[in-house]
Amino acid sequence: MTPEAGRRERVAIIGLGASGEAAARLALVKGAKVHVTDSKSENPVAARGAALRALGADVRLGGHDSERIAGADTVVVSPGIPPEAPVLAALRARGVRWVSEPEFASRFITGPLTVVTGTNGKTTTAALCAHLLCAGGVDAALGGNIGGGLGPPASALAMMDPAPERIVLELSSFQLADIRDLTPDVGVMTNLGVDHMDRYPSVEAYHRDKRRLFEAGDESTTWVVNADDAAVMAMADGFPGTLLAFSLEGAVDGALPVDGGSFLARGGLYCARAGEPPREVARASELRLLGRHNVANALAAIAAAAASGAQPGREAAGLGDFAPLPHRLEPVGTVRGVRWVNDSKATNVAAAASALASLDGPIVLLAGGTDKGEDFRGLLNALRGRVRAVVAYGAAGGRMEAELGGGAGRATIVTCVDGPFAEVVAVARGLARPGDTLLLAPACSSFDMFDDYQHRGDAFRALAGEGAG
Ligand code: UMA
Repeated sequence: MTPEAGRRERVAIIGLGASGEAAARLALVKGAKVHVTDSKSENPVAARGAALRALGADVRLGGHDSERIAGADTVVVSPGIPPEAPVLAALRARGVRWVSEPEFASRFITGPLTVVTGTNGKTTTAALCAHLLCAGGVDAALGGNIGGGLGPPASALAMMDPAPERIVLELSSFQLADIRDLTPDVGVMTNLGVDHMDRYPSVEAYHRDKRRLFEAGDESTTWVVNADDAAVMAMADGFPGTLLAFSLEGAVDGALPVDGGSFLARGGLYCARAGEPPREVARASELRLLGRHNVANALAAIAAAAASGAQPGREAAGLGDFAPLPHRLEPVGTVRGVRWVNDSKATNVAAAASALASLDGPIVLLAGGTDKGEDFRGLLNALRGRVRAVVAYGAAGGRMEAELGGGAGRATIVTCVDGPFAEVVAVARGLARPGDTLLLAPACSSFDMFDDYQHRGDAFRALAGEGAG
């Protein structure tokens, strides 16, 4: 619905988390009549509601009034609200359409957007891309799904004054599902695996939302795609725009068969732009991030930064001063000869397997949490010959022990600890020997014991600190 001439636009925002609050502030600044609603009424939602009320918003907490929402010109839905939530079912029944918060924000963003998505690695890729852009002379701002204090929601970026030259936006499938006019200047797909099976009925449905990225582009979009991931290449096929590929496997002097060029790792990190000889961008040792998958993320970030206007030749310096991000293969201490690594962001099987494959053994793995319905046997290949022990815990712990116990091999202890997190970590610590890595890579979300993955990672980091003391 568009408002009649002269009337203030009515914007309804469902969900008062970080993204709902930012969208409400943006709508208010743009002069809209704003209705904000959340099913909860306690803090922090209550505090956000009070702040928005003071700015002139109409705030309804503790439930949703779908008739009220349906009367708005624009309805913005927070990404954490599942499609089958009663409020969305009621709006669907009334024929009301809604948009995601980044879509709403994009209406007020005039500069070009670099959009990063994928099942894993999107945060590191987006953050490193923004960092390389700044190192390469572009005034870039980072935000979107990234959260965790690393960047604000898209709506907050849309309010920056002066506006940045370029915005690097990490988007989740939940956010991509409800974009309409948002158009990426550069779009990055890091990889495609399985995730969020607690929300989607199938992997295909999840990938359908990821595909929205390619559907949103046009002739002028540059796509940065993972040539080692057949699902990504198949998804990108046939869309307008220019393809840049990155690969850990491709040969440097036989650049990949894409029109724009390739970014490859062979000892060093190489760029082979169409019609130019391959150029060594940086040495792999210049990267401070752990793990092979982070080399892939670095290639994706270098390609995205290049496509987004970073000056060539400054990448090595940018890579050298980019520190590991919190909760992503983050070394948090060495306690009695055991290295503690926090990969709390590994909330699915693919991410945990990737963490395992990235580190030299022996490893004691802490895994478990809220069960998202994935098959944990997907960890077995990465476990074998590398993992001394798996300590499973939390709501998914029993199923994980059962699924890994049989296949992990005799050399690997698989045990389930039913107790508070400190007790689980103490058991894992007791199983580790000097020279081992104690790895938190849960393959599950955290909500059975923690507020979110950051809370879980912080608890692990604090226990490392206590152990070191
Ligand atoms: N709610 C309702 N009605 C309902 C259901 C929920 O009002 O029927 C309310 C809840 O009470 C809550 C709000 O909706 O107050 C939930 O909002 P939200 O879960 O969308 O949380 P935000 O704080 O807005 O954070 C969201 C992203 N969260 C999710 O997608 C779950 C953040 O991504 C993101 O940083 C932020 O927007 C800004 O863009 C986090 C995340 O975990 C980091 N993302 C997932 C991931 O990366 O795997 C997708």
